[in-house]
Amino acid sequence: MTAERTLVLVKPDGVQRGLIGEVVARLERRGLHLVGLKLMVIDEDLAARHYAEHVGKPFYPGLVRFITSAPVVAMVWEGPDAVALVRSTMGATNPAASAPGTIRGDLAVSIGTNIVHGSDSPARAEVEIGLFFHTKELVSWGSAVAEWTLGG
Ligand code: D4T
Repeated sequence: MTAERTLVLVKPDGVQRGLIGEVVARLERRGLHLVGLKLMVIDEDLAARHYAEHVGKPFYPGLVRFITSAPVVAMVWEGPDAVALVRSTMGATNPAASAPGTIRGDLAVSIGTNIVHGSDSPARAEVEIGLFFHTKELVSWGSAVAEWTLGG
């Protein structure tokens, strides 16, 4: 198995709406493997690093205000093509374009409050995981069902 890792955030709206379990359940049922998880409040510095690519865009100030406004759940999920699997489970950024059956397509209506974040490439995933987790916080563990889900 080629393990790929990706960062997932349940954003403040997802936590406030009681959707932590829903997001975790969907990723678990998809067959991905959880290797890190914590509840935390993102400070301005971390928000600026995480959303560095959006600095200067009109929605940036509101985005930082929102992501720092209340707790998030940060997670690292692992599996072959974990980045793409998480992105397809999340649905398109704008919920108006998210397919039914995806997290955003089923549960969100606004691009500003779209419940969940997932890294958009393996390179970004590596950077983002480094922003949110110390190596020692990530736990490698053997899955008894890996051969049925991750392909052995
Ligand atoms: P995240 O990064 O939250 O997973 O979202 P995406 O990867 O799906 O989308 P993104 O990086 O393009 O946008 C980051 C974040 O900004 C919000 N946003 C985005 C917004 O409020 N208005 C906008 O016009 C855009 C493009 C939503 C997600």
